[in-house]
Amino acid sequence: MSAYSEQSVIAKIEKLRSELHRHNYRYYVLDDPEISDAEYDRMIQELIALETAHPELASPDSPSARVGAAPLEKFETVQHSVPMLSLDNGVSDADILDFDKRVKKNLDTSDNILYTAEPKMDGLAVEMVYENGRLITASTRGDGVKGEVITENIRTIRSVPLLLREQSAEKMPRYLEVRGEVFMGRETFRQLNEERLKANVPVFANPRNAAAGSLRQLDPRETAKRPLEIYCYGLGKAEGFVSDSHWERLQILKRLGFRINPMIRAKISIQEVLDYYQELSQKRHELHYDIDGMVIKVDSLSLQAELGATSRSPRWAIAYKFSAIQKTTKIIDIGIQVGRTGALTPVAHLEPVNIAGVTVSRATLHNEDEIRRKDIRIGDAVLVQRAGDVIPEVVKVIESARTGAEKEFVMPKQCPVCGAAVYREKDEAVQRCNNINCSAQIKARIRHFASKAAFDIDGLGEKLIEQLVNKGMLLSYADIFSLKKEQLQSLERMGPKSAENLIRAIENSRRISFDRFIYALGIRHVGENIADILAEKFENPEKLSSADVADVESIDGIGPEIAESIRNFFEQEENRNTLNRLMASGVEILTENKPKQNLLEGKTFVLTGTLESMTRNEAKEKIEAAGGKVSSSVSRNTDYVVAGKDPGSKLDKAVKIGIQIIDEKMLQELTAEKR
Ligand code: JCF
Repeated sequence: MSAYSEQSVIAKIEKLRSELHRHNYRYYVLDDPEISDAEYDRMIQELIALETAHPELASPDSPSARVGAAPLEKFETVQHSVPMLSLDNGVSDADILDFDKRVKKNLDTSDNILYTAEPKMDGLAVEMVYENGRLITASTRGDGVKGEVITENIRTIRSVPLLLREQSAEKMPRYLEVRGEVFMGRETFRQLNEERLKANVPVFANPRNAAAGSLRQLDPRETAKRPLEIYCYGLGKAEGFVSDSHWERLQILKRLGFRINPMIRAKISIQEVLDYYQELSQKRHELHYDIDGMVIKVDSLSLQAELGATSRSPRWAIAYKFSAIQKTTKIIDIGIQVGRTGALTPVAHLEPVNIAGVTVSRATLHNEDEIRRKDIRIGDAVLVQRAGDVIPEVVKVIESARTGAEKEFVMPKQCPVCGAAVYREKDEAVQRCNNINCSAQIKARIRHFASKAAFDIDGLGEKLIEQLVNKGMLLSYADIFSLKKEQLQSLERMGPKSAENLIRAIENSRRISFDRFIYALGIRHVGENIADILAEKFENPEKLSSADVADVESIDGIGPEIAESIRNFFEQEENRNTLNRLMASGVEILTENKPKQNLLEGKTFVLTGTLESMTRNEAKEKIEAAGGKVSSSVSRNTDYVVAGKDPGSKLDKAVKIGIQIIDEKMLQELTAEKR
């Protein structure tokens, strides 16, 4: 480098550094680069060459100085000058509206509050300390009070400014603590795992774990290999910020060189916050990073100060979380469940995992083919999914987590419950127990028979059925209506009172619409819809059981497979006997399919208090659909007063003049469409 004088080298280095700082800013913060990646690389290489030739001119703030610090022995800890609190959580609009109410109550105001809302990054919170514009230390959140010093690792993150952007001297904050969330983009994560797979090292389960693992490297050069990102969301101790608005402070941070999420919405009403949540839920999969919800903050700093914090979290902020539907866990064992049609379903027994508020310890594996297709083995780490009310299932195996100790699962050749041979029909994935008297099948058929959409027998649950079948009191569902109170009392945990209740529940379910009846029989392929169609067509069990395949198949919506299955069911003597016994034991089929259609004809209802299972409008619709009408005030013409939570004076009046008072459940029953 003798071609340059020392002076011109200094000038050249300074020029390159300042240009590179600016390009960094344009690229990472503004997301609006002026030059190509190649151009940027060329400049940084030139800078590194100059700095290598002139080690006396090296600087820790140089854009080239993001990697290169020596590995640490261990992380030092540091106390945050202002605790890094975590956020309170909500999972529903109601939770967020409650939060808004609390805020107003605590501020003793009825004025609308302005909020700032942002995507909640699924990463790790960190704090960076700047003195006179230079990054001095950075630390993890840790337990909120003390964190680990990870300065060198944070320096490797290109979107973290090493130097604050030039301000006039009096505007440059002398001391500044900036907080943000470090994360790894999904694509980066995918590439990282791909490389790890090739290198035969365990892959990370998700971007968050990958970011955490990368940030906690003792060797910053390792961290540098895994491109992390940051979005800054707030301040710790800071001097010279005068604005009272959180949002405006974030704008100042942006001008200083910090990366702020462009999706932050500023100064919006609580209703707009809820709308934005819907929007984010839709958009979240299009983002290049994982988010796990939204963060909502009171925008005014003076109001924030007035609200203060509990020991755990600020009262001026809340996280509105998405409900996670997939989690990773481990398969401890694989068992077999025998269903009412004899189908053997392999079921994964899992290390319990909380998915969207529900503890999941079982997942269906469907059948043997599915296990082979997904190559699921006992001991595997797996991704489990719970969608709505559906049974949890295994999405995929985390193959990289395999140790070699996993065991393949083999489908048994015999029913694990009764020992009968297992068969597999042509073109069917399912294997079945051949014995229709298998106790597992009997129990499953009875459970189905008593279930909500069938006879809906309150209190006849899994445990009880288990006992009744094991003791020989129930050989089939046809025996249910012959059960005696004395018999029931002999069972575990069954006092006279509960025995009586169960007998009453059974008695109450004796009258049933034909479609529910058909569904309850548990004919293969006959679900609620098909049962409905069959009930319309055949009117009664005699006609249905004697119908021929062609008749059934000619019905719109019923294919040959279903028709065949129905014929098959009624051809079996055992089933015909069961059906006869059922009818003989007093089941009464209501021939009118929707008998309650006009049951409330001429009846007048008054609603009071808060209903929990439906809105007032829904209640009104239900009543009107059943022929009744709803009035707003109680009079002698009122037939029923429906009392919800915290009923008002209408209830008092109803009591006084002797009008019948019912609760929500009763209303549901009165207006139920079928029974
Ligand atoms: O994105 C986040 N995970 C995130 C976490 C965003 C924020 O605005 C936060 C936070 C944790 C605490 N704000 C606070 C006060």
